[in-house]
Amino acid sequence: MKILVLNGPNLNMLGIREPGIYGKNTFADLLALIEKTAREENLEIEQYQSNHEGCLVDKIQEAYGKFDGIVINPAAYTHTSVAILDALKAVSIPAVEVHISDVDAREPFRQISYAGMACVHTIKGRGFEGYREAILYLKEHYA
Ligand code: CA2
Repeated sequence: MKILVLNGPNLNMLGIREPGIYGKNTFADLLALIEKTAREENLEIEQYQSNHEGCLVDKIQEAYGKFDGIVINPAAYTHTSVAILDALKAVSIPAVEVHISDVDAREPFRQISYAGMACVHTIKGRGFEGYREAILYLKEHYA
């Protein structure tokens, strides 16, 4: 099974600021955790991070016909991007939305998720572990 893991804007700054919300671990730690999960679960995983909405849309489009599942944390674009929602709908690849923090317990604007409307499942507030759970969810339901 081939899974694409997408991370949106500023997630590359993890561990550098706001440890109270996102934890002390770095983005490199997150990449390593996902690589380890891929090895343990015998999955082919590609990872991509961008601060640019269009680049994320391009990557989702390029996944068409190549990947069996997508794990996506669109970060701030979660709450604004109809373009990412449309791209996920267009490719129709099962996608799981992940948020490190519990967005429901934060500002009201974080409680709207456009991307989530095209996702088969959402995991929030589980820290980095949420990515592992999302990968396992895809494996269990779509491998
Ligand atoms: O909880 C999540 O995973 C979020 O997707 C993270 C986004 C936020 O806009 C969403 O509402 C929830 C923000 C990612 C920014 O990451 C930072 C990392 C270090 C320092 C500051 C921000």
